[in-house]
Amino acid sequence: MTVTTRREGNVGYVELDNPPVNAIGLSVRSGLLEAVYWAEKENLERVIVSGKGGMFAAGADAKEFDSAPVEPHLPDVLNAIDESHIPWIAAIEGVALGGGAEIALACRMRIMAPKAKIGFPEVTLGVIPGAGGTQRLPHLIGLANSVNMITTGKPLGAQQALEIGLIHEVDEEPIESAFMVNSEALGCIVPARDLPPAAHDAEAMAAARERLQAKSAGQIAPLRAIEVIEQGLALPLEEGLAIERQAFLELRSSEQAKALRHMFFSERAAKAPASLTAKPVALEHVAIVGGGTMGSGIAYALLNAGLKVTILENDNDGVERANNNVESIISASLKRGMINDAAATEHRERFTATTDYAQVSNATLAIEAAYESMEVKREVFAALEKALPADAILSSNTSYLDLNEIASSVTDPSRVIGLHFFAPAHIMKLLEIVRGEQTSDTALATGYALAKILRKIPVVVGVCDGFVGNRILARYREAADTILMDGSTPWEIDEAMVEFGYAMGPYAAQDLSGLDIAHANRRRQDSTRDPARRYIPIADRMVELGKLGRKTGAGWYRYPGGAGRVEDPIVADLAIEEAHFAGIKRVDYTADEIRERLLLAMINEAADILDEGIAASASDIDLVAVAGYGFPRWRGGLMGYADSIGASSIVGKLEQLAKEDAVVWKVSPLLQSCATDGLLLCDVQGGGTFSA
Ligand code: 3H9
Repeated sequence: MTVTTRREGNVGYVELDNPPVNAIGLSVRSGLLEAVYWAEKENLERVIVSGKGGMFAAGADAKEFDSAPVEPHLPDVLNAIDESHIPWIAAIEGVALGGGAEIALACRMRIMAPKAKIGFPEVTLGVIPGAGGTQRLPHLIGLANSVNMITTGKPLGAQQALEIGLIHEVDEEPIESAFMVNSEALGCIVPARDLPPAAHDAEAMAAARERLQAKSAGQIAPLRAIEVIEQGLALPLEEGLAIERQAFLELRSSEQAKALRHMFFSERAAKAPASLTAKPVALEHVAIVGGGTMGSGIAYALLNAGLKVTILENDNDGVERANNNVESIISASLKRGMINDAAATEHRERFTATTDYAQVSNATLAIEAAYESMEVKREVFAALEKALPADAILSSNTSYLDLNEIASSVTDPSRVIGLHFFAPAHIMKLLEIVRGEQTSDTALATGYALAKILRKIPVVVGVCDGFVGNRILARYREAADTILMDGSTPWEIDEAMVEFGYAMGPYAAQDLSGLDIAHANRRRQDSTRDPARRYIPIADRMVELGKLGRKTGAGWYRYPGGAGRVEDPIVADLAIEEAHFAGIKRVDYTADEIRERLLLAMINEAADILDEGIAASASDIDLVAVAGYGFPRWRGGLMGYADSIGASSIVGKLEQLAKEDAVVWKVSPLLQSCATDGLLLCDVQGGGTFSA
């Protein structure tokens, strides 16, 4: 039974009991409807609905969204609650989200615990509220507030919900409080449906649409939500609900909703597997080697999670730089209201920067974030081995280097693991956990435990140049540079990718990270690069000219006075010049052709990564692409997107391109076999490191 009922005097108590989040699936819907009939039959004075386990309800069960809807439908169940002559009270602990919040809207009264949250995150799943949210909410909190809640999907805390009139009361014990509500007062509460409709506000709606255009370009659900809310203002509730239902059902089976569900469940699946039974080391004190941008960002993330952090540096200048870097993140977070004064003081107290390795003698984890040189890393690991306890885990934040070689610099390589953070490390959600040949289960469990503490998305990857993310990035940039050489400008390429859904294109992004990093990497790869592979020299010329990106005021774009970026005709000329030297007749690529080439290059490489077992699954690659590299979430990640095109179509396109360059566009064997066997990439299990 996922819904239980009991009678206490004249009061009915209905409890949702569908762990872990009381998702509203078929049995909950049926149970609720029966509860309505039961309460009426028992002629109760009121009904209190709540959720077991300190959780009201996380919304409709999204696992049901892939099949046809089954009766009783949630809107009908909620209409029954709304129209019942017995008033229902929602006593909300934990979260009331989506359909959960809609249950609360159908109740006469809503009482929330101070720490509870209420919201409508449906747009994050590519749908809109489909059980009255778009129709009942505006009656309660007005048009602008409703549009804001529904189009952003951001939940509100109890106090905020009270202030805007969404709920009636905040109480530490909402269930007890619901029992105590004065019957007369309860009878005086006007149900949402009977309140006057919200007034239309054309200006606010135009502003909301503009905001969405800037923030959620390409996404259908938020705009559709505004449309449905607006339509409902002029209609009786039943008609508004019918329009809402139709829009919800259409969106539920859309490609975007499918893609977002894929991402939602992939994110939830990213956690330590049950088969990993080893215990992580206890995490209290962590040593970080290097206090540059990456090291200090990692340090702040760890401080924020309550850990003690010591940054190790080479000399006093390094110590000063580390102190300044960490302090500037603490102050910026304080200024933005992300932490309060007390937290800032605590962070400072738990942080030290030093040259003295003896100060980390009780650290159980070390994260090396030093210069990307094998020689440096080997020296650092040898020093860490001497300084930390023998069972401490030693990790490297290397983006490209061979973790197995790094591990060979210590006596026990099973202690070594890669923890690849993404800049800014205190903000970016992704953590690539690199499993070396000898990495122990304890080290792996520690990587997962750290990700959990930091609330990051862990993705375990195998050892190769660039692991999953940077290996795909290298192909993305290679495809972009080839197009740049052969016909386009950086801004045309960037615009094509922004139109696809990236927040910025590859050149604007590289200006942010700095052109020198990729340059150093290319030099490292010089000796192993396939001589048959075409090499595009434009980025090297940029570095020779000192155009390293934003930090030098110019990169692929110019940044006059540190302000916004402007196109730089010198860069376009440079590409034309290099093409001329190479005897290339430049062509005009359309935005579609640009997008196709960049995306195919990434998909092809990702398929190899999966085939080689560098990633365990296609959805892990999707997490990396979305959480680490800005691939649009609503496209379902790189592999989810590839599956929406289909392997045989992808192979056909790659074969066409291979006529231009057989080395670069060599079709991945995995794509070939998916095309032949009609398989989805998302159904393929990674081989290599991850094969059973
Ligand atoms: C909707 O409501 C439509 C209606 O308007 C109209 C209907 C007609 N469905 O996140 P966690 C699972 S659309 C199915 O790790 P946390 C999740 O997969 C819905 N399963 O925990 C995981 O399973 P597993 C609108 C769900 O404590 C487990 O629960 N609602 C759902 O970090 C634990 O989840 C939303 O978009 C679901 N709706 O966070 C809310 N939700 O253990 C989505 C969770 O097998 N949910 N699961 O991996 C959330 O935001 C978070 O899960 C929540 C808990 C904050 C509730």
